[in-house]
Amino acid sequence: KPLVFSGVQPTGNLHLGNYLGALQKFVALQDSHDCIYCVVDLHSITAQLVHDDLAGQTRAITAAFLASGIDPKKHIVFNQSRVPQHAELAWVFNCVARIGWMNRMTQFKDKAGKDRENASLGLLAYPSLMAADILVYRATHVPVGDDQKQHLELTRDIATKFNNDFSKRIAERGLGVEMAMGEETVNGFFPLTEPLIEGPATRVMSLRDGTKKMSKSDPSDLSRINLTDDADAIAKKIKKAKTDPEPLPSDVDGLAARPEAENLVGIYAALSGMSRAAVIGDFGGKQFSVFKPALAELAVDKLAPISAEMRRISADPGFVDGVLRDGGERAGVLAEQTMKSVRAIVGLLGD
Ligand code: AQP
Repeated sequence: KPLVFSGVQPTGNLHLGNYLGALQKFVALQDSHDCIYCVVDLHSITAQLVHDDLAGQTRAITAAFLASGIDPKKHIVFNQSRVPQHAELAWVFNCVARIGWMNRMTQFKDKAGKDRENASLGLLAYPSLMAADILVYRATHVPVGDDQKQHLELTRDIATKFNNDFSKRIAERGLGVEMAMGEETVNGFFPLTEPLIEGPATRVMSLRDGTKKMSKSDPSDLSRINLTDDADAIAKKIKKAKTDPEPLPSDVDGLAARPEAENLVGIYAALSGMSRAAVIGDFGGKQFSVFKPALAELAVDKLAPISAEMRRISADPGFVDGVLRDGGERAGVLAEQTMKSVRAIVGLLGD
């Protein structure tokens, strides 16, 4: 089976973008793949070092994973810092990757803002740790939202450079696997991981501005639907969502220059499992005063059971900690296998 890895930062309330771009896909991949899902706590200290309750946030994201339907017995759920091999491989990757590659990352530019010299070194190296998260399991597929596409391209660049720089040693030790790279077949240690970014809601936009991504850090709570919002809050936020004055178009191409309408139709499609075209088939030509209540009802139907289950699971932190401990032990065994080979390839002396 192909191996899936993905992570979510414990930096605040999960929102509908995180759910549709990531969690819903995590759940869907469980039958066809072996999956490793990680709460990436080391990533969360890159932008802000001191958190009020990082441990509590880590448990809350774990509860969201489980409440969404991830099975921690069949798959692996853990928090990143429990498996020190992530940080160890990230160091090697810091020496593989070039500063120029990191400086070009749009997420770094956005998060560092104007005062780049004052951003943490960890924020600059964020994609290197992300590459290590994925490649320490030699994962082949990574389900993510569209905003992470550039980081996954960089993960492939790091894997390619490592494979090339150490090609002789990889071959001498018989540690390479045959991989197709364009027309060529190469022998490399790390796979060239494929992003899984598909479906109608790969980039859920803010409810207040259809050109900005829905985000945990947006100061306006009205811009996002949190997984913990109750039915009234969800209905209110959808009712207040920005739209243009026109009714919905009668075919899907008519959404092209209408970002807010396109976003709401995409959300409906992703929540219902329908295509955008099918949603337009049902609501084309109708006013938002008809569409918005239907969307609110659908969102409440889908999200209310998840948020109730999150509350139930969160009431037992001992259980959540047990899941993370068990997942960490299993992940650690896999990560150590990779690191043994990496240490040998690089020439780091160990046992
Ligand atoms: N708006 C979004 N639409 C679709 N997918 C999204 N993701 C995030 N926002 C959207 C996906 O959620 C996963 C986990 O993200 P993360 O924990 O790395 O957090 P993030 O991307 O930093 O989330 P935010 O809300 O965007 O936080 P801030 O405000 O800090 O920038 C990833 O797969 C991501 O693609």
